[in-house]
Amino acid sequence: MVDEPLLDKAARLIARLGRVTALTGAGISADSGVPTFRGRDGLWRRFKPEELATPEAFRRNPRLVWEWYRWRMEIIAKARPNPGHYALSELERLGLLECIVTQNVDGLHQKAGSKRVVELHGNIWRARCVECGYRLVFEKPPDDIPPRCPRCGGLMRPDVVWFGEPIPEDAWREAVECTLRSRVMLVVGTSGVVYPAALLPRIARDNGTLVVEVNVEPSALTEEVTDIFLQGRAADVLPRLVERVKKYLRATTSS
Ligand code: BJW
Ligand code: ZN
Repeated sequence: MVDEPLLDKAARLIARLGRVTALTGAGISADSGVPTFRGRDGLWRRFKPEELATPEAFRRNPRLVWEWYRWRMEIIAKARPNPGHYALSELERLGLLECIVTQNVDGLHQKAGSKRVVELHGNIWRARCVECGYRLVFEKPPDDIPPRCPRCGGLMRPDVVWFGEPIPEDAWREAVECTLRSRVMLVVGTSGVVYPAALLPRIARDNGTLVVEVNVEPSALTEEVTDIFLQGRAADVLPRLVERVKKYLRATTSS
């Protein structure tokens, strides 16, 4: 159960300061049935993400890596945004959100109506040819894996960011600019162990930005970076937080 006085404090500050950037991770989609990477439900068969989400793993065994992605695509295809995703899109409608910077590849923020979404690690529905760079978008999980390039016959890979690969330059620039414009960073459902995404809350804090975190348990960021830790499920805490923000907004406009 989230600590009520803390929820209230966070809401009051968000209503007063405005300009929120949300940094989201797998935990926000956990309530939509999408498995996280780490922790209890976080493993696929016996593999860790560090063993599958790498260019080396793909070179060694493209089929195995594609099996993992197809399994996830099947889950994501059935998943619907949850109240946590909708609460963030509501924050945007209220004019309080600079952008959502997400590490997720599932597209659920956009499905919930969020417009300003920066995808740091790509999107699971896109693939690109390792030979000629041709890109395509899947509408459903591919039947034949590994998929082949319709243009040159080369091997296609998921158009996502693996360990050892750089974040797309535009996405990183936008994420940093958004962070620097913000007065609050809302960190939701991320273990905070993967860089450079985990740098953003530090950049925020060093810039004097309030860091509010929502997670079911403390993350690698909580002790060092977070100002207000709201313990609980994103699908539960975020809607309550946004309702409370609205209450404070009404109070300031009517006084
Ligand atoms: C809930 C919940 C509920 C559960 N409600 N909460 C600095 C220091 C150390 C290492 C490095 C460093 N800089 C770079 C590195 C290396 C590496 C790295 O970070 N390694 C660490 C693991 C040690 N980083 C990279 O390699 C990055 N690239 C790079 O640095 O390039 C440099 C370069 C420059 C120029 C040229 C060449 C290279 C790239 C990292 C890419 C990460 N990719 C993945 C896969 C993406 C595609 C895919 O989805 O398959 O991204 S790995 C995986 O981890 C995925 C995620 O986006 C990412 C983060 O995971 P996330 O979202 O935090 O999920 P979990 O599962 O870890 O946590 C879930 C959380 O939710 C938990 O806290 C739960 O408690 C919580 N939760 N239910 C609220 N209901
Ligand atoms: Zn090709």
